[in-house]
Amino acid sequence: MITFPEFVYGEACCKSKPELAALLNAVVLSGKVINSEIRRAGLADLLGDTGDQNVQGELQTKMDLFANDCLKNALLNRRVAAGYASEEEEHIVLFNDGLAESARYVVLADPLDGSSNIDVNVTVGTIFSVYERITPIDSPVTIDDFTQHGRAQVAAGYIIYGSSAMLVYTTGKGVHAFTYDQSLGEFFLCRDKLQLPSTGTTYSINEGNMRNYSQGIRNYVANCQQENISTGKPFSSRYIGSLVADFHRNLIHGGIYLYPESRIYNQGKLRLMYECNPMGFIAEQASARATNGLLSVLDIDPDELHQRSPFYVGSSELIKKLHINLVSML
Ligand code: AHM
Ligand code: MG
Repeated sequence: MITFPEFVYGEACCKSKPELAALLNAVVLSGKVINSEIRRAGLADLLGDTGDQNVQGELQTKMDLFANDCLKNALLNRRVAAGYASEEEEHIVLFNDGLAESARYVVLADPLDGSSNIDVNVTVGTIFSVYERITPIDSPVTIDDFTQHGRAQVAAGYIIYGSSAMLVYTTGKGVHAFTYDQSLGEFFLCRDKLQLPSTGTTYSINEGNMRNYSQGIRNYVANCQQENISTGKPFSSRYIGSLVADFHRNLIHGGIYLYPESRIYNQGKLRLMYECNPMGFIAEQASARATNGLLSVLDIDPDELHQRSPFYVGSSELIKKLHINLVSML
């Protein structure tokens, strides 16, 4: 049984970068606290909205704020990151207490993805992305440290709070998965070098918005609903409304997740820096693909911190077919 700290300190890239291993341990510690709080949220009056909105005009839940503070403080108090950005913060947070400024990394996060589902006990998760700063160490971080393209990520992952809690992460040398043993308070390695199957029979999209999507997307979904030559059946539709949960299922079984641009969200809904890039890094490390319909999300040059992007992620063969549908409509 290999624990997460044992594994991460032993990983070749973290051996030469102990600060990265320490940072990932801080993220995982906050994941344990968030997991524990989610399990008792209904008893501790932690469900429901705060009545406030985040910078994108979305209602913040109490657990959104709890998860955001938890992750931010875990990083700041250990001086493992020089700054932090999140879906729940309007601006970048500078950890300029004199000590944290000497840290090498910055962290971007969606502290509680899928939180609009939390009141009905649906699986949610914490998504994180780590970059090495481009400004000099021992100076305050700037927005440029946070708006690097996705290929510059040095680590990314998510902690999924489902029927069990799991950690899935990459530092660019494959994707590793750990299951949380609640009684021991530790994540144990359960899958090493995970590979997303090259094809699958599941598609995930909010079909209620179908009439607001482009013709290419509508054609692709209609194809999924036709009899599949290899199985003799149509694809299954599975949409949890929680990216981490839909992505995780596809990581294990294969499939495709789609959040297109639409008449409601003309740039898509998902955030490039907090959702698309970290999931894109994991997907590519697992031999899958993650695109905006044209190019890998990792190759998009970000214009701003809270930028949104259309997002298609999953089995490489399914993404290829999707692109053929999208291109044929240009
Ligand atoms: P969130 O980060 O505020 O939870 O928003 C992102 C979520 C994704 O997890 C999910 O796939 C999507 O929004 C669901 O959106 P919709 O309800 O429009 O289908
Ligand atoms: Mg989210």
